[in-house]
Amino acid sequence: MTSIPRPSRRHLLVGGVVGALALAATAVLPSTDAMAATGCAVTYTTNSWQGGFTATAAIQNLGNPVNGWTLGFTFPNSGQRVTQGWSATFQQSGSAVTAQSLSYNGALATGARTTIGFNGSWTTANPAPTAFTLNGTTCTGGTSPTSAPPTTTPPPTTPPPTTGTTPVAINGQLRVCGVNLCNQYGRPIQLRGMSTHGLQWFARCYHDASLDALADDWQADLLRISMYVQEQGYETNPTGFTNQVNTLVDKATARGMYALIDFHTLTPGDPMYNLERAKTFFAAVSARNASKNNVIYEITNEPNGVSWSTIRAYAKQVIPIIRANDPDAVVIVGTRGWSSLGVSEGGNSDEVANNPVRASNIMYAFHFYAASHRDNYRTEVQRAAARIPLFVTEFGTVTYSGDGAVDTASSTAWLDLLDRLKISYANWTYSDASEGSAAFKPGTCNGGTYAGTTVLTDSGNFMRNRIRTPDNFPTS
Ligand code: IDC
Repeated sequence: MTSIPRPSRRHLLVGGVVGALALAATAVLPSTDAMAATGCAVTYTTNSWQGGFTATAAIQNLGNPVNGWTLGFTFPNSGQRVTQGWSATFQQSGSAVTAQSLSYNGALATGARTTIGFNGSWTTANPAPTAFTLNGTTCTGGTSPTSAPPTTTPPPTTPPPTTGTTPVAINGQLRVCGVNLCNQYGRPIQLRGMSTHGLQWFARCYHDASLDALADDWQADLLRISMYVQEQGYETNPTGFTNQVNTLVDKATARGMYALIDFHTLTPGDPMYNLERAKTFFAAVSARNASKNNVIYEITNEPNGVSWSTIRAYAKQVIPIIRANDPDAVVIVGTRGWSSLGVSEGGNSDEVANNPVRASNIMYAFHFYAASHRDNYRTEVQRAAARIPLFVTEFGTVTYSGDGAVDTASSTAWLDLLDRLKISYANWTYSDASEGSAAFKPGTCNGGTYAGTTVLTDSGNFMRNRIRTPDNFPTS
């Protein structure tokens, strides 16, 4: 890789704004002579659909330790292209692709593994590349390694054993059983947590200190990662937002919380408007997070002005893309009328119950704002909960504007109902937005304190008190 290809043929695909900047700042470059004893193994996994695919490459260094690496491979077919990569900086020239390590995954000890991935497009066929190189050495599974390499290709990384006291450690991989969300013991559980505000506006609120407070002080089970698609969201920078979501998934994972990835469509209300973006986004995040047991996918936030059959048609196209990578993940489908089960547009949950999405491990979103949505909505939720699996992926203690005073009576009635029915929920928002629904007082995210009550609004206080009570998850 000494010659610089002509810019017009070179496609620079960065693994993310953060990763690319970190790479430039620390100038981690592949060391050319670090693999005196050489060897590497690559497991390439791909899922393909008409014109598109997602792929991961699990790399194992079987040579001497390296501090920075470049993986090289060539697509067999001239129409194959990398369109968006993660966990490496991808470049393509003709059919030749390189993926360069980022600052956080460049160091690979002998035997160490790392996984990278990308979305791609293809025209006539999509065969897998057959030869890979790592820092110029062909990956044959090991030539003269310094320590005994495995003779077979390593299996994909599996989640750590589920022991410990965090929500994920106790409950493990979730699945839908009947109308409930069930844990690894097949017992119904309720997850209680918070939703981020729009990542495009409030990224400064989501970092180690604030998420420590959510996990430890609030004792939350769940972080909903709300990635707007419009309003300066995903559509303006798909790679950057994909990486931001993945970073937050990792932070939730590190704290034993479930991560709910919200593809936050809102305006326009027709999810089909964002169908191609949804396919690209969910192919990337499901491939990247496939080996985790704590990721839940919410494929459209609040459909509005569209029929249930349109939402269903959207789900039918997006769910298989997730399932190709992560077959057992729970997927949540938004419902008509801003995820009101149709009620806010004059309908009811019968349209869903009579015509459900034909896939396993599916739940349906219900949203409410306690000061706007009261008894008739609660009645409908109670009726629907007997027939279809519900997940309150978003609700507010205030009016549907997101602002105003906490309606304590209605919020309490709602949460008592959800507790009784074991319906999981995420509250809007874990942010310091200047609006009544925000949990933190304005300016909180400029400081370093998130735990305790002095930083909280009325809504934050109300929610922290509800979420902090013991979960009592069943363990057998
Ligand atoms: C609101 C935010 C507000 C923002 C607005 C526009 O609180 O700061 O300006 O979105 O994007 C929803 C939506 C959610 C709304 C929330 C409150 O899912 O995006 O957030 N709400 O209006 N549905 C019902 C209410």
